[in-house]
Amino acid sequence: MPSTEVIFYDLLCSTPATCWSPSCWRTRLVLQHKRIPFHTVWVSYPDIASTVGHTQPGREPVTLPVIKHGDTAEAVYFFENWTHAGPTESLILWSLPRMPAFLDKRGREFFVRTREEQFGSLEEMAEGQGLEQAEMAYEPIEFLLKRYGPYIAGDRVSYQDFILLATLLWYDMCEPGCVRKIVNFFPSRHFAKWYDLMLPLAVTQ
Ligand SMILES: N[C@@H](CCC(=O)N[C@@H](CS)C(=O)NCC(=O)O)C(=O)O
Repeated sequence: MPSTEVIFYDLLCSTPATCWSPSCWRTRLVLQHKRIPFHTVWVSYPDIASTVGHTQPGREPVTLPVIKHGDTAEAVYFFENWTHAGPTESLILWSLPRMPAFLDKRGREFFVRTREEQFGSLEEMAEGQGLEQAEMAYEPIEFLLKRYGPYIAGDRVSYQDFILLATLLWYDMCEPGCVRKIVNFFPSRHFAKWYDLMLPLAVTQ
């Protein structure tokens, strides 16, 4: 009899049972919001390929999240072409150099080696990158929330809210408390109120 359990492969960090990856968070938030029961398998960066196989055939890197439902390899699918919300990548150069601090040991070694091969020194990448960049990047979000709020698409939470929250949760792993500072950039407080509404959903079930 085939297994009906949903398995969610998520990225490990140094704190047990803690989701940090923006890609994993947005998928996890959807599963949890839809009340789909699942079991999490935590995977360190260097073990992704040996655990789940290649998630983006013909393209590097091998990535998580992956969801497995049932027993067969064909039942492994992944969230590849979902639309991404606007300006959420604005702090990427600020974030990447901060990630080694919270990754598990093997994940950290893998991350630093592969990212430095690709981009050069992470330390240099961090130079000149400050949180204040987020103010301009998130102005459209404050505007949208003012116009349509309390959620991005109006009265009901939607995938766009999950994408944005997932990215902010990642930033907060990079520098605890930084998201509160970001939302407080906007005195009209629509983003801050949205964050207060969304934060309770950030539970790693
Ligand atoms: N297409 C995937 C991409 C997911 C993705 O980029 N995951 C990152 C973690 S945030 C990953 O697993 N990276 C592995 C690596 O860079 O080696 C999605 O949007 O869900």
